[in-house]
Amino acid sequence: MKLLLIHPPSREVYDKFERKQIDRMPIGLAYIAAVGEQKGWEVEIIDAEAMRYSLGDIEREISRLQPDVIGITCTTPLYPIAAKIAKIAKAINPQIKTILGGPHINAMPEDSLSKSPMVDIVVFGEGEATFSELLDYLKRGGMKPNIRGVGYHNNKAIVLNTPRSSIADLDSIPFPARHKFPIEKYYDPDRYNTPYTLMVTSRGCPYNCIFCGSSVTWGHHIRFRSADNVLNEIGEVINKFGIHNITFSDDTFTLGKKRVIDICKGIIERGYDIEFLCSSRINTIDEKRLEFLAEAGCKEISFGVESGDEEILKTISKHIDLNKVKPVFDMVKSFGIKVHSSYIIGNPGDTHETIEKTINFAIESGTDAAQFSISTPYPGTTLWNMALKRHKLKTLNFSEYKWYYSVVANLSEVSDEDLIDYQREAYRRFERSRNASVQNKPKTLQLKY
Ligand code: B12
Ligand code: SF4
Repeated sequence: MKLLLIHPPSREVYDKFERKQIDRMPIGLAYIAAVGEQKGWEVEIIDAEAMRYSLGDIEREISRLQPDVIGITCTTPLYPIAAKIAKIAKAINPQIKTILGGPHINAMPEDSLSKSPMVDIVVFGEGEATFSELLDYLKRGGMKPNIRGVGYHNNKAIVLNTPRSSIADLDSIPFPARHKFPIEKYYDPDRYNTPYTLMVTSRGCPYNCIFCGSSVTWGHHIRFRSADNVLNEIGEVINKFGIHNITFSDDTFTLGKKRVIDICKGIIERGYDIEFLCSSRINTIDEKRLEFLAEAGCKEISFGVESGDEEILKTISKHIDLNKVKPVFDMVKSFGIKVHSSYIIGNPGDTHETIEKTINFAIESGTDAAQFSISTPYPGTTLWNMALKRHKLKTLNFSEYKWYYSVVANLSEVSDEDLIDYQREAYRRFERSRNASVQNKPKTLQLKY
C-alpha cells in the first residue's frame, strides 16, 4: 500500500509578503511519515513548499506516484490549498483516499469536511496513534472508520468520532522520518550557514494566551520527552544526516529546569557539535539555564512579549511583567545568546497609543530581532470566540489568516489600514534602530556541574 504525504505550497498564500522566506521541514508530517513506515506502508513525500512545486507539479506527481492514500497537512491559511489538492487527487483517481490533518483540522474538523466533499477523512488532535489505527483500517478496505480522533463523510452527513486522549509517553513515538524529506533544502540563512532541522521536545503549554492555537492540538497539560530520548534524536540528526543546526520548536523549550539542563549537559558530554535556537518565556529562564544553554550551543532564544502595554497584556492573558523583559534580555545577551521577540499589533483594545508603546518597547528592549504580527483570530482560540461574539469576523476565506498585511477581525480601536501601516512602520523603525545600535559582547562562560 502506498501513502503519499503532502505539504502544500505556502508561497501561493504568502507571495505578496515581502520578507525573506525560510524553508522549514513540516515536522508534523515527518512524524506521520514515521508512523506510515512503522506500519509497513510505502511512504512518499511531496514537500511542495521546499520543492517550489505549483499545483500543476503536484498533479503531475500524484499521477506518477499513484498512491492509495494521500495525507495533507495544513495550518489555517493553507486549508484552501490543501482542499484543492484533495480535489486534484480525486480527479486523477477517485479511488485515492484523501485525508487532511494539522492545526487547522484540529480546530475545525467538521467545517473542514463539510466544505470539502473531496476530502474523505479528517484526523484531528495529536496524529500518531490515530493515524496508526487508521492505516490498518484503510488497508482492510474500510471507508467509515470507527476510530477516535477521526471524522468522515457518510452519504450526506458528517460523522465526527470522539476525540482521542493524548499519548502519555512521548518517548514511545518514532523519530520524525527525516530521511523521506529533501533535508538539504531546509535553510534559515539569517541564522545558520548550513541546512538545519526542526525538533520538538515537549508538547503542550500550561499558559492560556487568548490568541494562541497551541492548546487546540496539545491541550494545556505539558508532556515532556525524556532528555535521553531527545539526545538520541540529536545524535541521529548529526550522524545520519550530517546536520548540526537545530531549531527547537517547542512552545516553551525552557520549561522544566532540570530537563533543560539535562539535555544541555547531555549535548556537552556526548560532544555533540551543534548550534541551536529555542523559545522561552520571561519567567522560565535564569542564569543557571543560560549557562548550560550557551555551553551546549544555543545561539538564539525567542520570547513572546506581544504588547508594550500592561492593560493589553492582561486583556490577552499574557502573564508577564514588562519590567522584567529588558533585564531578562540583557541577561540572555550577556551569555552571547541573541534575543528574538514577537509582538502583536491590533490586540483587542489596542489604540494608537498602545501600539506606539509596543513598537517603542520592542526598540528599547534591546532585542536583536523582532517579529510584528497583526492580531489574527485562529479557529479554536479565545480570540476567535471573541471575534465571533462581537460579529467582527470579516471573512472565512482562510487564506487571509496570515498575520501579515491582512486584517481578518479588528477588535482594536484603530482602523484596518492603520494596523497594516503600523506593521510596516514597526519593521522599518525597528530595522533603523538596530542598524544604529552596537552589539553586546558575550560573557566568558564558567560551567560547574
Ligand atoms: C514552529 C511553528 C511554526 C514554524 C515552523 C512550522 C513547521 N514547519 O513545522 C513557522 C515559523 C514556519 C510557523 C509558521 C506559521 N505558523 Co506556526 N507554529 C509553530 C509551533 C510553535 C510548533 C509547530 C510544531 O513544531 N509542531 C509539532 C508538530 C508535531 O505538530 P503538528 O504539525 O501540529 O502535527 C501534529 C498534528 O497536527 C497532526 N498532523 C499534522 N499534519 C498532519 C497530516 C495528516 C495527514 C495527519 C493524519 C495528521 C497530521 O499530527 C502531528 C503529530 O501529532 C506551533 C504551535 C504548536 N506547538 O503546535 C505554531 C502554530 C502551528 N503556528 C501557527 C500559525 C498561525 C502559523 C502561521 C499561519 C503564521 C503566519 N505567519 O501566518 C504560519 C503558517 C505557515 C505555513 N506554511 O503553514 C498556529 C496554527 C493555528 C492554525 N489554526 O493554523 C500555531 C498552533 C501557533 C499559534 N500561535 O496559534 N509556525
Ligand atoms: S503564546 Fe506561548 S505561552 Fe501563550 S499559550 Fe501559546 S504557547 Fe503558551
